[in-house]
Amino acid sequence: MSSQAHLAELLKRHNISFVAHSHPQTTDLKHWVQTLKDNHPAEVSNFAPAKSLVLKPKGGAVTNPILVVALESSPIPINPLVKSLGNKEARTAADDVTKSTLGVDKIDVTPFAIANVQDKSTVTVVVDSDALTSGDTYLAFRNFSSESTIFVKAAQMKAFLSGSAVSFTEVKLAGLAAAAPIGKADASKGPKAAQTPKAKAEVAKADAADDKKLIGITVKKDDDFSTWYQQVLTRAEMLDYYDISGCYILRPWAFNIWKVIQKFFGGEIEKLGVEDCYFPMFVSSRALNREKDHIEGFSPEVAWVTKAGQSDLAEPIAVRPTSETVMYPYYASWIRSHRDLPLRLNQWCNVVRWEFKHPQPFIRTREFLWQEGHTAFATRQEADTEVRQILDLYRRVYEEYLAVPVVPGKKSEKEKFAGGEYTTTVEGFIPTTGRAIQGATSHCLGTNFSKMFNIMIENEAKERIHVWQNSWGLSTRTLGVVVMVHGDDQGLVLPPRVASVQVIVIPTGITAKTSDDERANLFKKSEELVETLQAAGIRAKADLRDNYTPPFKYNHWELRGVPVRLEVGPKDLAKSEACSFRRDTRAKQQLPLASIVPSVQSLLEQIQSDMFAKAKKERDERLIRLETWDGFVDALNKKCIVLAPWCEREQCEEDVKDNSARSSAGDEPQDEKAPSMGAKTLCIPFDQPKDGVIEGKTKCFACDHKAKSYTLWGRSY
Ligand code: 87F
Repeated sequence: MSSQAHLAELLKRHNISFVAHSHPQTTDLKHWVQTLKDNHPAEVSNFAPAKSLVLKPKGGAVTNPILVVALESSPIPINPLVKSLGNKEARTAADDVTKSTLGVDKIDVTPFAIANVQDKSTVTVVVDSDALTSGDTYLAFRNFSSESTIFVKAAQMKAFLSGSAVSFTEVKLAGLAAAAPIGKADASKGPKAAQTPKAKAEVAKADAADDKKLIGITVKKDDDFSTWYQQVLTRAEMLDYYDISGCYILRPWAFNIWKVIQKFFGGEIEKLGVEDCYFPMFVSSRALNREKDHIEGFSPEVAWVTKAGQSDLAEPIAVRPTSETVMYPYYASWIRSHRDLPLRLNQWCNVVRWEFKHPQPFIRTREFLWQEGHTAFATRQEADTEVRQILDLYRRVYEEYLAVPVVPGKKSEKEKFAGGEYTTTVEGFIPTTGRAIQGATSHCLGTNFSKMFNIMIENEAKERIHVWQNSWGLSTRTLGVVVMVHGDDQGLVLPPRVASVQVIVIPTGITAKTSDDERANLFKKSEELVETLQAAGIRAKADLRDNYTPPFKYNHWELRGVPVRLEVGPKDLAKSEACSFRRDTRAKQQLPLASIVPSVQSLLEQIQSDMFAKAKKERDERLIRLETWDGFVDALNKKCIVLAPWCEREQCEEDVKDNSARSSAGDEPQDEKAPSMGAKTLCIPFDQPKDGVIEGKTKCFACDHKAKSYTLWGRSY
């Protein structure tokens, strides 16, 4: 049950009669209540709006999340309530707890979400007894939208709860709140709880926070990064959660960014002579296991199809985790002579890796989109050249489009793709968590795969040789990186080059005194402005919705990260100007309409380069150079990455990892999901320090061996 259609189906299945009602969009709980008062279906004159809240109790009898269903007018005195259940205290559950328990977003929680709970013993339900006193009263619940409400009679609600095998308790919430000391009746919203000015002020504050919750980001990026990240993604409508863990829905706002990347990268590899193609997503176990070395470490992540309907397949079929073993048998049959080379193919597709580590949208997902390039050459030299050309395109995707600085380099032997000869990478950095992130990889496979798959040619000297191969990939992880690096407490901040809306035009300054003609003129001028900008190739759009105020629209587009807002009011028009607002710096500036196109173009370019410069400055400030072990763990704990001379020995890398794992209980990870991990090598940067390793002289920072290169280290995703 995760949509209006599902809910209607569920109620029908349970023989519960209901009235689903559409109304103008509501911005918050209070607005919703008022809207229903003014605009409710004729048949439900006697109704009470209801609210639902999920609590996570701490210490005591109940360990499950608690779903509280109450009249909107009732207080929810959290601590007195959980105490009455035998617990010490509780707090409102984080978005991800709500989602994983009830299968819906916090905002969409209603008692009907219980239908999503497989094991009913995992939730405790508390219902405000005031909501159930009159069976004939309709209770109003949010219907998966701020524009729709679903009405169900209290008696039927009770029957649904009783029949759903969930443990549910009726509690008189107003009574509990009245008994609690004033000011401690937290989350109280009822009139009874707010009897002193101070209590009233607290209630008002809680209300305001609740209101904001529905439309904005409620946590600060620095305070609770993982909740912040989830809120930004879902509230900016980039992504939605799905009922299979590790799988997510990419909504248009995110997919549009992916399309910009596809266009740039696709265009560049086409110039290099790479062609697009598509191979099947299924792999036979025979093909998958042809290259034992490479698949060995990865095999636990391979997903298998074993059934069609109820019957077992004769042989299980794997879903591609990457396509080397899918494609190379065909390369063997297509490549006969040096004249068939180079063979350079790319595909844009999905892959599945059934990971068991904690999933994170875009960053670590069980299914993701990527491009994978697979090429074959007659010589090592051609393969080497291409590895670096592709890596530089990846660098450009990050730096020139996503405004994210990366370090290009070579992976250590331990971190490289085991099936290949060497791996190159672009490494990004997330300042808020201090963790590095692998942005994309370009591998030289050498002749390892061509030996396994018998991909041979007769070269010009008439010798039979194995071909040289590369493979390279860039995934939708890019989208997570751009959000994590640039987003702020107001939400998404998009670099102009990837924003699907670069400029949002919003008419403003309309008051009760504004005449219809003036208003129409303002809207017309806004539309004309958009046309002018669009004609110059700027992705502009006007927000002419008449049921929202300008501030509501400002928040709406700020949350979604639109780089520039142009406010057009009667006073601006009188001066032939518009007021521009930059999302990244929040700076405002009046712009003459006569030169609006070049002004906006240069503003967008400025934002793009300023965003890169800011991200680079933050990264550089956290990239510490060290010569010895002293200060290494301290730097990691201060959320830095470290460049240090290294011997390049695998044993040394393992020792560094062990010795830098978070040990003391005091250094709590910023991101609660971050493991207490040790540092890994990120890459050996191609750009080595000018005063770099002196052969035979410089010592490894971590052991007694001689250093071979300056290597970048860090905790990573
Ligand atoms: C998971 C399961 C099975 C990564 C896996 O990086 C196999 C694999 O081969 C696997 N996870 N890899 C390495 C992928 C190498 C390479 N493939 C083409 C890329 C880029 C695109």
